[in-house]
Amino acid sequence: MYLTSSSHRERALLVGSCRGSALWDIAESLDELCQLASSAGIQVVETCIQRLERPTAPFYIGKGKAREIAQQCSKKQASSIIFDDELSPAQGRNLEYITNCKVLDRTQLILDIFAQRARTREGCLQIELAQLQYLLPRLTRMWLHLSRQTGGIGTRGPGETQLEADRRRVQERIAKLERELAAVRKNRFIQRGGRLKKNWPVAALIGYTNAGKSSLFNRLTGSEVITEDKLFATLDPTTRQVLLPSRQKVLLIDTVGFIRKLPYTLIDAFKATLEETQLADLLIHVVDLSHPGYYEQMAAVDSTIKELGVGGKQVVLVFNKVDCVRNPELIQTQLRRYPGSVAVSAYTGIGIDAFLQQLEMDLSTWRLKVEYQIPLAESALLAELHRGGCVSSAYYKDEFALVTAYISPALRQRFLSFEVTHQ
Ligand SMILES: Nc1nc2c(ncn2[C@@H]2O[C@H](COP(=O)(O)OP(=O)(O)OP(=O)(O)O)[C@@H](O)[C@H]2O)c(=O)[nH]1
Ligand SMILES: [Mg+2]
Repeated sequence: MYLTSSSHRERALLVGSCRGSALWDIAESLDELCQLASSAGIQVVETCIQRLERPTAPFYIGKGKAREIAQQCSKKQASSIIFDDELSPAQGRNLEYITNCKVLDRTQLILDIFAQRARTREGCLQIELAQLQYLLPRLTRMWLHLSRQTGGIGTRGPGETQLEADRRRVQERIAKLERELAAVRKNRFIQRGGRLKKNWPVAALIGYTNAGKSSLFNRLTGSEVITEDKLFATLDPTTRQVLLPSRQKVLLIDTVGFIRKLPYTLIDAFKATLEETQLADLLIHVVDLSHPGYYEQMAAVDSTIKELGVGGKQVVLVFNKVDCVRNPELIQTQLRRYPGSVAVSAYTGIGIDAFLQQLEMDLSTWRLKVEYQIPLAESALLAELHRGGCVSSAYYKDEFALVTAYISPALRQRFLSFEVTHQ
């Protein structure tokens, strides 16, 4: 599917390795690597799988296999080789030497996609930071040939090696990026503070990349966020309001997708963007049920959620792309297996109403529908209720306003004495 024949795109050969009882199917992992390469604009000319007892130190794969791959590359005119597993700096260098091609691993490919997609200032800073953090430990051996004593000349300290100077420059850049990021985030925090004062519940769409989060977001909010059959189409979070059938408002956030073997540097760098997820009252986990590896994808999302420290949050499970699921029994089995889950198609709109109802039910523990009787003289209080609560009806009788509103626990405390209790 991904083996297209455009001549000007960078051509690459992909290598996966199979070691003993792999936890998840190597062919599927390689297929995902193909999608990653294609999302990065690379043309995949060949894929190969190497059976390994254990990775061999100098080349990761055997030396014979490395030579074989080099021949394949020259035959297919590939200029890059992409490994599904992380290579040590020395292995990368040795492989480049023997194959005469650029050698990358999955982490570098993901970092490259993110670098291509980053649009906001925060996104660009985060990516550069992640790239440098990936590079820093690699400086140790990568530039060993430069590491000779140079003496105390110029900016370098006495007795400092070239390697130490390079490492120091990278560390300085990292520190500068971290300072800039902190400033950008402070600004965002102030903006977000204003939004959250509104007291609306916040729900974050999370899930594996390409699961259909942005498509669902667009369907629910009437937005036109980019949706693409590419991995990591979304990088920056977007927030919009959604009005539920009961007129309860929710703030919905579309976020960056997760992936198996997500580079640690990226999780770390994107923790702040995903702060939005940390602030959410509820997570909406979108699963592409038409994907053969949906179960492993769900597991990868669950473990990333834990790593991000939001494991304890309430989650609504949404099985998406049901229009493409060939076996209807699978949908029923999943719905029975995960009580409270819903099956939808962001594409056709099937199941969206049921999903909204489920969302409302899950949020009802967070915001309650309450009736109030407020003296008209208390106009400031009435205004506050309109601002902070979601007023579904209001009418006036004698000296009072009779108001029905969906209200957060904090606001409820303030208005406790005005609640109407039905005996
Ligand atoms: N058939 C079908 N395709 C869908 C559905 N929902 C999304 N898609 C397609 O799946 C692809 C990915 O959708 P996105 O909404 O971009 O997915 P995402 O989860 O936001 O992906 P990232 O931002 O890359 O993490 C697009 O080509 C969509 O058109 C669905 O319900 N049915
Ligand atoms: Mg998206």
